[in-house]
Amino acid sequence: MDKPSLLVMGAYPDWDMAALEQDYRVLRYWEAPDREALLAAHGGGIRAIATRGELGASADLMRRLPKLAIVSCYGVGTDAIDLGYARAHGIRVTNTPDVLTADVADLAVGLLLATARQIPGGDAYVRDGRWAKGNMQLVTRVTGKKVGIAGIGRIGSAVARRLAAFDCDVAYFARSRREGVAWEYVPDLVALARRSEFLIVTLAGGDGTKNLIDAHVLDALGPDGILVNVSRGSTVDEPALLDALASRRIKAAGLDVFWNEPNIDQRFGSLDNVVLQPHHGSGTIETRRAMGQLVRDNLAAHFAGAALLTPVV
Ligand code: 8YV
Repeated sequence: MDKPSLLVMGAYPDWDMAALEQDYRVLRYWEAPDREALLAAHGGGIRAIATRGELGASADLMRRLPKLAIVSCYGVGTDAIDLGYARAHGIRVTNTPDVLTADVADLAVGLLLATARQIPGGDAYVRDGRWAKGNMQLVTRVTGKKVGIAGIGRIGSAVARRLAAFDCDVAYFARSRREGVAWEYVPDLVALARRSEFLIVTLAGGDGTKNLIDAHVLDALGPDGILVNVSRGSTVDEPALLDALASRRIKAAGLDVFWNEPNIDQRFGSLDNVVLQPHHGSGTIETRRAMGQLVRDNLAAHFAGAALLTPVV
């Protein structure tokens, strides 16, 4: 029997590409010199899309694929996939929750430590030979601080659990109170920021959370406050953040996500109070292997007529 045609939106590690090639006729969207020509020639036969969180699948694309039945996303966030279109057209959507939670939470804590303790700055201080001329400036403690977490899903909860080991006093913002957890619920983001010395953003992306972290929230966090974002760039009003960082209305930020990735606003690079990462929360070999496997397992389940492992739609 012919292998089903699979449109792959962006590169995966070689081990995933090799495994996909075994079971599917793989069409490499990101490598196509002429994407229109690729869709014109093969769109009619494509039955599945494999995409990544940041690449998603638009309604415009899905409309071109009349036989499309499943979109398997390498990532937990499906905000770049038009779920409304998928739902309305009977297209199933899957994601990769759980397998990446620990690594994203680890990076959130890492970014908090890196910004508060100025670890990259200390590294440069040693390399540049400044240490021999005098001691580095003093930095900010993490242990025992008041931390606000915006979004208390799997990743936010994992961050809160990690910060318990730092004796931090954790409170959270979410649309509704989460039952069965000990952390304080603060239903207002400005109030949470005012209460917090550090604010960690783990909200899902999408229209409902767009620009939630705005100038009011940043001003409430205040000049000694540190922001960490491992969610989506869209959750933060980025011009307001750049302004608050440049004018020191907040102390620092540790950022894994941005608007317009990977071509981020150049102003971030000239700030000395940010620690930047290339959207790498889930970027460990271990987690990416598990994510790739889950993408394939969902596709395989679909084509075998079995229940999807991690359905979103
Ligand atoms: C990935 C992500 O960086 O899970 C998500 O929503 O954004 C990430 O884990 C991305 O999907 C991998 O390309």
